[in-house]
Amino acid sequence: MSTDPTRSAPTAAVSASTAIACDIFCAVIDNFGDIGVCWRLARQLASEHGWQVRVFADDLHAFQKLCPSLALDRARQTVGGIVVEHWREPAHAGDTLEVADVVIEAFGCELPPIYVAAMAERERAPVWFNLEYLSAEDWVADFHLRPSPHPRYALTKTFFFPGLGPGTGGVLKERHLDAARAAFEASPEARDAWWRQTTGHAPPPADATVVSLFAYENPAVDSLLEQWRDSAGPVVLLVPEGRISGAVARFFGQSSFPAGTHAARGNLTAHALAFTAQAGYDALLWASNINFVRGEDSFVRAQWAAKPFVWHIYPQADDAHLPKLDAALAHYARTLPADAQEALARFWHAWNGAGRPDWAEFQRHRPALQRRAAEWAGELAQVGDLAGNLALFAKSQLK
Ligand code: TRH
Repeated sequence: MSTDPTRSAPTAAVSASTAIACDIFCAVIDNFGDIGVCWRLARQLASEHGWQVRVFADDLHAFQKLCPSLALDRARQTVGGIVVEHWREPAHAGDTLEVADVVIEAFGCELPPIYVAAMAERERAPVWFNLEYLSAEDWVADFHLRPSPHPRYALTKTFFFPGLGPGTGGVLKERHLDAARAAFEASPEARDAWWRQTTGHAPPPADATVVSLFAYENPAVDSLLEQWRDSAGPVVLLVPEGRISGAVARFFGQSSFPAGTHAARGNLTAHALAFTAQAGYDALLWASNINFVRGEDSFVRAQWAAKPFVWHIYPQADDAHLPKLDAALAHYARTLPADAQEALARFWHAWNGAGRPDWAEFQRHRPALQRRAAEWAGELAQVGDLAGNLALFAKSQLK
């Protein structure tokens, strides 16, 4: 076990000499999901399991958007008790080579060869995970925790598959999350303060439908903006600054839609929001009635928010993402009445390139979708939290 004092501070129950040391390697492909998942996992392993966590990240700019206190110019720093190393090049493995008890290679990024060699020389081989991307497909359970022996060294890599069904690694969920959401939802003061701080305005009236919109560029948004403008009741749109902002700006006849801007047309009012630190994103989901999310981590957060949501899945070559979209729908929509199930599937497909999204139809099924969202959050929790599942397996190997 590591005694490195620069590693994250262990919780009171775990002394520095017995805390498990964990290195997480993250190469950012694009967007925020890679570092978003790694950073959330790191924070949870440190705060809930008392592990001494170090994150190797190759893109501190993306990381800083989620964690504004991160300095861009430091090779090594400690943030919230977690050591962050700027992983400068594939061969770099930190200023001093130390191998952790648990090594997590996120999303198939390749570990520095010098680090792998040091893993093999360690008196006790570390528990080595390849943390995969989330998929709701059935095959995931068969491959979860499969070992893969290294071709040259006496090391075994274990494939850890997040998933939405039994037998998978589950998805990340902090212990305090449900209580934090319940407290926010039960407090008109918290809601009021959030609206004023985030949008500069008081909360909208109770009859407004509040929609958060986090998405990639999406041609279907033009039609949806028109439908919201013409809808029977007020729609309040909350748009974190990002890839969809340009289309929203164009709709309102503006050249851009920067944070702090508001615009209105017909029954639609839109607020452009600043991109928040990661811990602040959940409140946006809690403050909204319907959440548009994307990628991996926000998709998971929307499920824990227990509100109806629409997923813009990360697009892959040859439409490889479409079976994944349907696999998620199969879980999420499982117990919905057939007409609501079909409406939801049509809307998700339209949002992902097939057809035109029908807002009126979606709204018609909102009560059923709301009931199912709450029920699904309970079902998903049965699979267990990813950090807890990973920690449990790692500890069983370290015994
Ligand atoms: O940014 P993404 O599109 O990331 C994607 C996916 O992870 C995809 O699977 C992966 O292959 C690709 O990146 C490379 O979406 P995702 O996963 O939702 O990550 C966004 C993160 O940003 C998430 O942790 C929530 C966070 N966030 C904030 O911290 N503040 C904000 O204001 C917003 C809108 C998001």
